Amino acid sequence: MPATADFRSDTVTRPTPEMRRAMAEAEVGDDVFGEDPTVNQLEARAAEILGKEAALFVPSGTMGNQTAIKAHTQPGQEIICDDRSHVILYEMGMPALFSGCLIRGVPTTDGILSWPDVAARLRHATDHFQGSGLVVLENTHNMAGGTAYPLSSIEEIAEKSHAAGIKVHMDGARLFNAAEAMGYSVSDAVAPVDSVCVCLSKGLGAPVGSVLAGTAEFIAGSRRIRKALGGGMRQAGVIAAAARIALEDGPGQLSKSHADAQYLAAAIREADGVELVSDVQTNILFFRVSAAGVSAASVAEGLKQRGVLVIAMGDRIRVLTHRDVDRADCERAVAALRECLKA
Ligand code: TLP
Repeated sequence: MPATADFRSDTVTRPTPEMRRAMAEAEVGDDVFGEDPTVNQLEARAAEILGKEAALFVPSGTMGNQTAIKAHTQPGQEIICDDRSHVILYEMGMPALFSGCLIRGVPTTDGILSWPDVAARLRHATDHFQGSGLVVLENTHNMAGGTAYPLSSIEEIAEKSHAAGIKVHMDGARLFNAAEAMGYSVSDAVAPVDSVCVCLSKGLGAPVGSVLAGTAEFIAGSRRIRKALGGGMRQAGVIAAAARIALEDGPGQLSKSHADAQYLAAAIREADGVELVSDVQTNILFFRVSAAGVSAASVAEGLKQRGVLVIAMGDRIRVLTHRDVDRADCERAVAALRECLKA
């Protein structure tokens, strides 16, 4: 069988030869002492690109988001976010476990919050309750199918939340995908919010790492929280060197994977018994196969036998395009899907 085409996530990309060379040659020091020059350069460059005062290199998006939640909130406070947000569904219950916060989840069709959604759940502390501590926006939204926030929504939610004394964090795991699709710069997209966590190890292609960005004061506090979580990484320049290449070169690769996602979406729209769950804006697609009388799990298994990896999530199949799949892999995936449905 030919090599597998892996559409399970954009996290599966392997470091490029250039990244591996940079890793081998990276100048390093002890980053817990702030002495790793490669990490320091990555953090400074990330802060510059994101238009924030400072940035912190963290091992994962999960650590970046949960560090931000801890830094912005007090135990007992409520976090307002879409009810399919990664911070609540896939981060091991950490808002409760680590920060002692409650979630006010907002049901949406597209994962994109509006100010009325937030306003309806905002509560100020009284003698009866702790009130709201933070709003979290996920841009792009994973479980809603890679949907991106319009700039005007980010601005309105942040401005009005701030007027109410509430901070706003953006889970920008795929912020560069949002920027590519919406035509805004990443710095314009995060200017209104207090903090952002961007994953370098998803569409951008780094083997490891995310950056959390915000004010210098927020990042100083976050550095301590990262240490509490076991995220002090010593000679982390070895991975920061690859992450730096991802940060500089990764954004330019995204239009290709978005075009591949459109190609797959068009093929899925034409196939009998297959229903695309939502419009495709970036690199994430969800589709259902129930109308073909088969389960998502059985189709995922059939695709696997044909060398195409996807993830079945309940009655939906998730497909992500990225740097390590090309148009030929997409054509193969479409042919394999047609075969599975026929079988
Ligand atoms: N998402 C992963 C899985 O955990 C679901 C994936 O394959 O999509 N925010 C968002 C929006 C994410 O999609 C993810 C990872 C994270 C944060 C966490 O990043 P990591 O995996 O680096 O902790």
